[in-house]
Amino acid sequence: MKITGLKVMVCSPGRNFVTVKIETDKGVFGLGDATLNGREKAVAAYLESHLTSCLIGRDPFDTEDIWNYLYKGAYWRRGPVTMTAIGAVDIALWDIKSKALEVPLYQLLGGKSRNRLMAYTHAQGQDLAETVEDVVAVKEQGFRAIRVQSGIPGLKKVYGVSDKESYEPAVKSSRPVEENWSTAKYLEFIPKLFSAVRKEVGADIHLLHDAHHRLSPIEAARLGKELESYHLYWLEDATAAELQDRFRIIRQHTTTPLAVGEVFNSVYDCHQLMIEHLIDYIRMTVAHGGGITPMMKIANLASFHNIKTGCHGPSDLSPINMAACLHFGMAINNYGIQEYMGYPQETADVFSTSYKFADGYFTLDESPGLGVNYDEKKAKTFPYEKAYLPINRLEDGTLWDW
Ligand code: CS2
Ligand code: MG
Repeated sequence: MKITGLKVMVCSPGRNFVTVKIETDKGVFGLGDATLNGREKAVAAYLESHLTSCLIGRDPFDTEDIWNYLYKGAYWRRGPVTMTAIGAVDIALWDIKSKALEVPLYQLLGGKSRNRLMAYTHAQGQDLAETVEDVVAVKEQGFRAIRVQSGIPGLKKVYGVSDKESYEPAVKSSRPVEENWSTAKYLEFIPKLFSAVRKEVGADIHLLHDAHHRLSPIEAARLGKELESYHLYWLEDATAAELQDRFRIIRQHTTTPLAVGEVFNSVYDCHQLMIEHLIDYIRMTVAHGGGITPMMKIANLASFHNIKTGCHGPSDLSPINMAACLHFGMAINNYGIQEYMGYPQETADVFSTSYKFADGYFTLDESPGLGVNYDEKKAKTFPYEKAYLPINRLEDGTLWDW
């Protein structure tokens, strides 16, 4: 079998997505997700200008060699744009391989390690009361695990809270919108929020929270300590993780489980966190992590250090990445949980999937490959519009982590 072409398709059914379609001389094609929120066109250009010509004529089954060719052959290694481009190609090649062999992708990764995959979704509110109400509503939908984000008293607009049906952080505009932040106000409020939520939902529901990179290590340590009695499933992105050893400070002070990694794109971003047992869940997702090929290696490294996966899976990654994460999660032993926010109808109109979701769990059937189809005609009716993730400023105007 030979690769005959690579198409990059940018569309916006509800929000911007970048999809790769790799075609072969046997008529089997594969799909990959190349969506990088706020930088979609950079990945599309990398694929079209630099990768396509390298792939024509290659055997799509040679996933290991092709991955190393694209990673080491670039000379300029790592980074979200490069690794998302490589990730999309890798996912598409694994889709081709499993379709050609007429098995679901997870069968090539180790088969079934479980019969269903637990998911978590987002609950949010403008204030404590609204957030507690939304957590209860999400629990009644059958979710066993719920991420809790709330407006912060005294702050106008903060991460994770929207007055719309589902939370989409990117705004279609010519430059980023600005949000504001006060760590003091946040740290004062969050323990009160979780005290109220835990009291309302009881001990059986897994509660998660995303600090979204904003705290210093010692502030994160304080928050983790103050949340211990509410037994969180995880505290995510407690501090910005460019310097992995910062997590030593958090780890020394609290037993609250730590999750990090949605902005990581290679094993080198998390290697120290893993070998020093500084985290409990790795949040890397298949598309941004370079694809199935490296993610299987990263999951194996994590498994030696009692670390489970918790793939990033917001609605700003497409159902193709979701499917890739589910096949990956089905096969590995150290699966933890899958983020799932659901998709608007327009997205479901373009991306049809064979994975099913009910009562808080995903299931996969025996459909060959990833089990995702992409309606190219429908996609063209949703043209791309530039969008940016917000930026964040402190109350005195200082630029801060968003
Ligand atoms: C968040 C995301 O889902 C999460 O854990 O961190 O909402 C993240 O902010 C967006 O995916 C960025 O595009
Ligand atoms: Mg997050």
